Amino acid sequence: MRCKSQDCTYTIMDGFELSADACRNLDEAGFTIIPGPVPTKDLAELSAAYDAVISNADPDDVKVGSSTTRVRDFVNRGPVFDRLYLHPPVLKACCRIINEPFRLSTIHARTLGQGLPAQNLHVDFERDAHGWTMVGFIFMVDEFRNDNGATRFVPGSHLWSVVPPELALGEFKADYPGQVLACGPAGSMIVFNGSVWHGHTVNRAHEPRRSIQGAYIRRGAGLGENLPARMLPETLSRLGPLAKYLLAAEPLQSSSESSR
Ligand SMILES: O=C(O)CCC(=O)C(=O)O
Repeated sequence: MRCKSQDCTYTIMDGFELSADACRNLDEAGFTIIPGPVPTKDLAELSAAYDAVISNADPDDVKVGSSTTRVRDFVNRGPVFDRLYLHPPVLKACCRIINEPFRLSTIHARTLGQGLPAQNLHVDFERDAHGWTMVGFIFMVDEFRNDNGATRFVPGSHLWSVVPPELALGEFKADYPGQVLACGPAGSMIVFNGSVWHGHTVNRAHEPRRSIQGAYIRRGAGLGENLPARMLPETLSRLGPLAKYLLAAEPLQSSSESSR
């Protein structure tokens, strides 16, 4: 099975790989788990940088929920995080699923506290008349296990038109038949269709479960975070043209655009 790279408007991403297995998982199950972009030898550095960011974040950038704490904008938190949203297989998944020009909407840290309950099963965005609208990624700063709140997915649910009323109301903490846990070693990445039913499970472990999560959306859609407005000069100075394009910080002329 081939990825439909020719369907992507932006040929800048040609040559980026997404395995046939990952393509099939995304199409049929709505999610896949792939190796992330951070070599094992660099994971300790990233983990320490994560903790430093969380400890020093401006309270305005922190959102404490009933089970997780989020710290927004991991574009401007240091170069060690840049490769997460630039991981070629994630961009290739966006080409495949969103299938039109896209940009980064959000990228934040999400720490699931120890002993805290499962999240409601939910979709991030529903499919609309034009197709799928969002691709999410979850980078595992810690290993995701069945005891520490690994994200659960209901395989194939992005293809279903019927949504149970509890899910529509945002009250679905119970196990769902056929749900699977997305487990993996630290450094793994979950890539998912924003329309698949998912949510973190209960964290029964004695330590938090840390992650960095992002969302890509259609280029013209409203952003979850105004990342272009938050861009720091030092971030802009280190980013290449693809990153600037994906952040809508600067236009990038793709070969398909320039031929128009
Ligand atoms: O943290 C997780 O495992 C899932 C997060 C999630 O479902 C979401 O942000 O929509």
